[in-house]
Amino acid sequence: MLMAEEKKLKIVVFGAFGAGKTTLIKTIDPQSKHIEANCAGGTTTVALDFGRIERDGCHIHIFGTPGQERFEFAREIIANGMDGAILLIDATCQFDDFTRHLSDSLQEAKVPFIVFLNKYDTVGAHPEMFSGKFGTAEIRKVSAKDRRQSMDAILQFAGRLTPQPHNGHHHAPE
Ligand SMILES: Nc1nc2c(ncn2[C@@H]2O[C@H](COP(=O)(O)OP(=O)(O)OP(=O)(O)O)[C@@H](O)[C@H]2O)c(=O)[nH]1
Ligand SMILES: [Mg+2]
Repeated sequence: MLMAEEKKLKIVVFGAFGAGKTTLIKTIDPQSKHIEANCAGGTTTVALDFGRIERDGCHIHIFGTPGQERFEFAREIIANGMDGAILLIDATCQFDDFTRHLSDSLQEAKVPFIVFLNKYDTVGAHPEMFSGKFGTAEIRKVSAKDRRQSMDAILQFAGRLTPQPHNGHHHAPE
C-alpha cells in the first residue's frame, strides 16, 4: 500500500549578531547541534545550528545562521533550498542596515518569512519600533527562551509553508 509522503520542511533562522538565533534552536530542540566559538561574554555561531521538530508527521529541520556579517558565504550555503525563513530581531536594538539587508534578500528571493521580536519583554525593548519595516511579513513577539511561545510560533508558521518540490537533498543524516 502506498503511504502518503511525509511533509519535510527546511526553515532557516537569520538575524543580527547576538539576536538569539542559537538560543531559539536550543529552546525548541534540546538535542540540537551547534558550532560556536567563544567571544566576549559568551559564544557566537561560526558555522551553523541544527535542530529538528516532528509534529503530526511533519518533519521540520531548522538551521541557524551566523550573525556576523563576514559569514555571508555560510548564510548563502545554509539558505539553499529553504522553504521558509525566520528573521529574528533583538527588540532592544535599533533596526540596523544588516537586518534590512537580510529582510530585503528574503523579499527578493520570494521566500516566505516571519519576523520574531526576541527579548521584547526585557528592559530597554521597543518592539513597536519594528512595525511596518518588513513589508507584508507577519511580525510576532516571541521570546527565544520561552519554549511554548517559540514552538507555537514556529508550528503555526510551518503550517503555512509548502515544501519546495526540488529540495529533496537538504536533509541531514538520520
Ligand atoms: N533576556 C533574553 N536574552 C536572550 C534571549 N535570547 C537570547 N538571549 C541572550 O542573547 C545572547 C546571544 O544569544 P545567541 O542565541 O547566542 O545569539 P545568536 O543570534 O545565535 O548570535 P550569533 O550566533 O553570534 O549571531 C545570549 O547571551 C543569550 O542568552 C531572550 O529571549 N531574552
Ligand atoms: Mg548563534
